[in-house]
Amino acid sequence: MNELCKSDFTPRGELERLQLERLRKMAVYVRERIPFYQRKFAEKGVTENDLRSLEDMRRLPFTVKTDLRDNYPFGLFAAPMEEVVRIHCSSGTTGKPIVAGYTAADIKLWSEVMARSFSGVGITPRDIVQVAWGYGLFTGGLGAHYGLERLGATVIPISGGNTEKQVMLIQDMGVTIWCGTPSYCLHLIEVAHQMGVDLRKTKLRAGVFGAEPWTEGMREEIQARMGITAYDIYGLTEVIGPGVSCECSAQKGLHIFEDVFYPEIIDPKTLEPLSGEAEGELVITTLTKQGTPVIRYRTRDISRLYRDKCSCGRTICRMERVSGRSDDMLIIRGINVFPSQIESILLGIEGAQPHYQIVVDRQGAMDDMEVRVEVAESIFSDKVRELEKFERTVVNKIESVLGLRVHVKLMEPGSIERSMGKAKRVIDQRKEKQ
Ligand code: DLL
Repeated sequence: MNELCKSDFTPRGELERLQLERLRKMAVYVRERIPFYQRKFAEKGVTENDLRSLEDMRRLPFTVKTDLRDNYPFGLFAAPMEEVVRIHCSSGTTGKPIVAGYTAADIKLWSEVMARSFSGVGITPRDIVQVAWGYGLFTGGLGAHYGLERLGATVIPISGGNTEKQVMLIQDMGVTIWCGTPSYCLHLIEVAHQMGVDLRKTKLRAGVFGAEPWTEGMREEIQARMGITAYDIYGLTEVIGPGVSCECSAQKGLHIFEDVFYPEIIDPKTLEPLSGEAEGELVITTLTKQGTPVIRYRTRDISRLYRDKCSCGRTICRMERVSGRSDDMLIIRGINVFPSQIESILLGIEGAQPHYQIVVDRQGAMDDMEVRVEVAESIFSDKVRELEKFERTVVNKIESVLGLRVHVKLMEPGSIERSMGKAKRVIDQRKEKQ
């Protein structure tokens, strides 16, 4: 264990005492500094004095995305602007963005959790790391950058896009680690292939991926085609950015940096906390953040918590990879469908490519779902009858897993739009018709 990761191994009793102490201080901090929380606490009739154990956490009010939007841009800032040294925004495409403010202490905290993330997957000062998450208002690029510098690794801040150059630098500079979104990585792999470059023959040995949901199938695909070990990192602007949690070398869930981000799983319908390893919505409270702290922030991300000991020896809990967001769940003719389920099915079919899109529409009163999926060159050049057979295979496979008959449209390789950041998997035309 190195010095950076010491907090990951704190004995549970000590960790929980620290969490409670920090939670109490945080409750005072937000109540004194943010009128929104002062009001919320008063409405619930709760003060820091009611926080006698971590169980009492449930007495505190939730924070939701619309609270952040309603207080745009600076209404939830707890620190005066002269202490705020940086601002980031969420990547949403509609409406006002979510704004996060960071004090110098927050940037230090963020760099540390990112350094702990990278160190946990075995990245060292000897590594050369290409950061392909976007630099700018999005938290991915700069978050990773500061964490890697804190760790002492060599950073190549290429940002997203410029794919041929990405491939060139991987080769010329002996890049050992690549970071970005999983969907952009697939595009990079394709471009490298077109350039005649076999990424498995470069010095790349690992990758850290996040900012969007991805499945185990996608991980296997990336690992095989790039010749690397692929790790999952999670986070969100409202909490800090990337670095809320990250896998360790065991690849068995993402360790949450619990000494600074307190996790809960709730039932999104009843809002009651769920115990054990139940699946539900992840809720996070920042325990030390100064700029824009959040109390019980409802992430909408679906996960579960594992508190048993990890083979790496870390005592901090793990969350399961995020399978989707509760607001990404499609309800098609009454059946709940997550885009990640479609991805898993497609990746299990030989000849189907991991490039897909789901188009939802309404025909009269009936929901209609079309899965557009790219197929391998070899299949596409087959006879029409073969193509129809392949299409039926996909339709049947989806029906057998989801209990839902959908339309499948086979697409030519390369015809679905590639993204440099988060992929747009779902086009819901029902919303446009409302
Ligand atoms: O995506 C921060 C980030 C950057 C995380 C780079 C990891 C790597 P936002 O743009 O605010 O922040 O989006 C946050 O993205 O609530 C999840 O729904 C989704 N998300 C992030 N990481 C993962 C992941 C960044 N590893 C939202 N798996 C979150 C699944 C993820 N979903």
